[in-house]
Amino acid sequence: MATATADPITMKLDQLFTATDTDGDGYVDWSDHQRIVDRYVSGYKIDKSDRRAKALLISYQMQWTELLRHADGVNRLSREQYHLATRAASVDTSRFNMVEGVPHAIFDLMDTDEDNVIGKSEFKQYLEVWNVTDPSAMDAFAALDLDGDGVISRQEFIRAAREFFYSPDLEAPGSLFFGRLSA
Ligand SMILES: [Ca+2]
Ligand SMILES: [Ca+2]
Ligand SMILES: [Ca+2]
Repeated sequence: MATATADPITMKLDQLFTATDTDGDGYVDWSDHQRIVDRYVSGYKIDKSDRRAKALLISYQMQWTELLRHADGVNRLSREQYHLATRAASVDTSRFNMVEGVPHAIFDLMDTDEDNVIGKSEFKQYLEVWNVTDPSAMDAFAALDLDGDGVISRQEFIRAAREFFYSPDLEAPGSLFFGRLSA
C-alpha cells in the first residue's frame, strides 16, 4: 500500500500488520493470532496445556480484546483500522499493557533453559521457529544486547518492545524486530 507519510511508527505498524495478517487476506482477525500462537506451540514443541503456551494464548487474547475495544464494533481490522486501534491500545494500558504483555510471554517461550536471559542459541532457535534464514537476522541479537554482556535480558527485550511501539528512531534496537526500515 502506498503511504503518503514516512512516519516511522506508521512504517513499523505496517510491518506488524503484514506479520500479523498470517493468511494475507488484508485483514487482521483472531484466526491470524491463533495461527501465530499455534506456530509458537509447534515450533517450540510444547503442549497446548503448557504454562507458557497458555500465557501466550491469554496475552494475545487480551491484546486482541483491547484492539477491538478501540475499533468500534468490528471483528476484524483492515490495515488502516489496525493502525488506529494499535496506536490507541498501545497508549491506553488501563486494561492490558499490550506493549509489554505479549513480549513477556514470548520471552518466556524463547528462554527455553529458564535462566531469565536469551542466549545466542535461544535466539537462533527463535529464528528457526519463524523460518528466518537471513544471516543478518543475527545482527538483531547484538543490537538487542544493549549492555553487550552476550545475552538479552528481560529488561533489554521489553525495552526493545516499547521502542517498537513508541520510538520514532528506526535505528533503535526495538525498531529492528521485523527487519531494518529506512525513512
Ligand atoms: Ca488475515
Ligand atoms: Ca535462557
Ligand atoms: Ca545484555
